[in-house]
Amino acid sequence: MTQSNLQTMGQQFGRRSWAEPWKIKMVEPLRLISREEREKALIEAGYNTFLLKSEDVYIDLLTDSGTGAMSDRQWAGMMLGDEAYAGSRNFYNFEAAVQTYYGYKYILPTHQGRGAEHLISLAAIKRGQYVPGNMYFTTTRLHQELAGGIFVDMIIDEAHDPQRPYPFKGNIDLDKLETLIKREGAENIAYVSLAGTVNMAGGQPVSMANVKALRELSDRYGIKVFLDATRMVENAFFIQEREDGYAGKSIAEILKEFCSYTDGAWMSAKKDNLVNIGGWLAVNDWTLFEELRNLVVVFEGLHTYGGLAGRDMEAMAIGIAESVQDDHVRARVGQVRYLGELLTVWGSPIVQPVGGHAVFLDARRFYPQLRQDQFPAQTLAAEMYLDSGIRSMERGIASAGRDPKTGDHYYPRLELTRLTIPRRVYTQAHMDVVAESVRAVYDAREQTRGLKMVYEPKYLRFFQARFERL
Ligand code: P61
Repeated sequence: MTQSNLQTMGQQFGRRSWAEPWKIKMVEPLRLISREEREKALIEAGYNTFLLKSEDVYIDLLTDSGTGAMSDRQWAGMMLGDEAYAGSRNFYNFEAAVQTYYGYKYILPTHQGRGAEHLISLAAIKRGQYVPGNMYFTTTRLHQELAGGIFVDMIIDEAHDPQRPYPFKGNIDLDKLETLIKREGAENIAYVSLAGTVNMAGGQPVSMANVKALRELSDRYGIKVFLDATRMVENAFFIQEREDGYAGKSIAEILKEFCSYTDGAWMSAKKDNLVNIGGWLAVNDWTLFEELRNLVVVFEGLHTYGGLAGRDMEAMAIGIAESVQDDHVRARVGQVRYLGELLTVWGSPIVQPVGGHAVFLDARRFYPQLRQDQFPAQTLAAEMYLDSGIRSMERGIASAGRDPKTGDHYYPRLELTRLTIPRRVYTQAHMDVVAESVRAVYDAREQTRGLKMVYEPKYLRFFQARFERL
């Protein structure tokens, strides 16, 4: 490319450029340690990116959970914390925000998403009941299993194929679901566990048509539908972009309509809601709420703080309102897509279409020489760190864990390494650095050896497992 045909990103895509709807007020320095230091840090961390010290990481794409930048308004809200044990004014602001934007009636705060998953699983699952869902999520499935439920994956087949460019790969396969209901009986289904933008599938959305049809099917059998609303705002963006009849509707309108087809939701507010800590649980049924409100005091805290400080609830109330602004969501998903588009054009294997919160590298296609039990995605995360100090996360066989019945590994079809983009934190130049690192690691793929697991905790093993090079 000569200087005269140098183009901005917008020009390359034949459109006028747009930019983030904010400017930066405070900065946090980054540090890149040397290759030798990274080798040492990785060995000390047992080749597990969860065990690296944050100080040893350059660009941190481990997760978008609690890693976003709060706005000046949210920080101002932190100063308005009413730290009363009971009835904090911040609780009422937070409660009103969830009611206004998500539309549910009864709301409880929890310390984060899994606190809410714990409570809903205890209250709504009877031992031996099935919990159909659109692909598993690690903590969600574990809480369902600990409560005696049996998770069954009901996502459409397209979701398991990283190369299928289907617009709503998060959809539930309603025929599969009805077959399960008929086979097991509606009384043996605890509820349908529906997630907006399915994390493990690559951040893939559910269509409005699918949730509407799910509502009809569930009503016919008297089954409840609970929503994992963690990244539902991002799901609303994809509906606006891809589904007939929604282009003219706002994210806020789409979000509320989608939630209206469900009976309640749990939330990790550390994602969409733009806070560093927090979660919530919301239902429309008073009797169920009473039980949950009782359980929350056992495991989280009083029902007007749920394990959070008053200031955290204030930041969450403000974050909820900010999170549904159309220009915010466009910039957020747009940044993820920018990274995805670079990698697509360069031929690096990633999950298509690019999802809402992360670009997922397809580790099987990076390392066809590795068997799945040689942990290709864990290996790829380690290689990314060695190459550039960029931290990513394994989402393959290590994350999937073991079948509680047989004790054998689950072998998920997707063996992915997630480059997760925190909200409002990194710039386009950071994305360029990340993309170049993926390319360098891909170029060196043939020389790469796999890993073996040498330490394996019982629950959610991927967080603390240790590996060695083969
Ligand atoms: C993440 F490696 N996600 O994506 P909590 N539902 C959904 C989530 O994405 C989610 C929770 C519920 C994280 C953090 C994390 O295997 C892992 O607030 C769709 O984290 O308790 C969390 O919400 C739970 C990372 C969780 C993991 C589990 O990075």
